[in-house]
Amino acid sequence: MNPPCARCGKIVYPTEKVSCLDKVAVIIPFRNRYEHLTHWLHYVQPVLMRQQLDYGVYVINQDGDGAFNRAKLMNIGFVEALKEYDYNCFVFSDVDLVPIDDRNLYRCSDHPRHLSVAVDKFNFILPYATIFGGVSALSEQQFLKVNGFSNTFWGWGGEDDDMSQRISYRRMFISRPDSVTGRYKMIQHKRDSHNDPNPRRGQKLTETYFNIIKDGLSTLSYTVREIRKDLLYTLVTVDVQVPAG
Ligand code: UD2
Ligand code: MN
Repeated sequence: MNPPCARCGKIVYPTEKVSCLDKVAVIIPFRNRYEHLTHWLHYVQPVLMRQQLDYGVYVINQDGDGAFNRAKLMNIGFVEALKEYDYNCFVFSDVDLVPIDDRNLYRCSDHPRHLSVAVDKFNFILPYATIFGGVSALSEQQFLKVNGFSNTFWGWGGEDDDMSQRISYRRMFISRPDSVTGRYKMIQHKRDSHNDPNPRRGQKLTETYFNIIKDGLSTLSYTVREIRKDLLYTLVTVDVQVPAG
């Protein structure tokens, strides 16, 4: 008899190897960064192919020019991807991050995984121990356990640290590749318009513990404006219901 698969524990026969694969949805929060998207597709898709993943790419495009909400877009990506296929692993990636090492697998692990460990913009050093921004991977169960991301971080910053806290409050750890495997290049960019630093982010991070169950997947509300299928990815344009004022 064949030994069980190291990742899923199933006895895998050579002819049905595919049943052991993670089914990976790569979710990209997006607005008006088409040049970066072209780069991302050019450089990252071949890596995913070499990693022999069963994957799909979902670019979640925020409609309008209200305050950007990266985390809510990623929640929407999770829900929309699951409508299409039986994905069990979700990789959330900024559109401007390109992995340098093929061994940095876009897969899930026993604990939520932070993949962008060593970014050139941060001199290839992990800026702080609990960082979870950039590129991260959560299994369906892990994502449900934390009720997804918060929907209420408007503008730049905080949403990644909020997820990091959700993970620790739900007694999970952050797993990471080593700092060589986890190298990334961030395409150079300025801060986008309508994505100013969120002045409330510090305060909000003191409230994560109480907000996990009342702000996340369970309270997600949005409208899909358009779904466009490209050969290489699906572009989902959504109204994220930016609050007035
Ligand atoms: C850092 C984090 C990022 C996120 C952000 C704060 C790393 C490596 N990156 O990135 O994950 O936590 O801080 O929110 O730690 N985007 C658009 N259009 C916009 C604005 C943003 O497409 O108008 C998307 C795009 O995928 C972009 C991502 O949101 O890569 C993050 O925005 P950023 O690149 O401006 O933020 P940055 O580089 O400071
Ligand atoms: Mn960036």
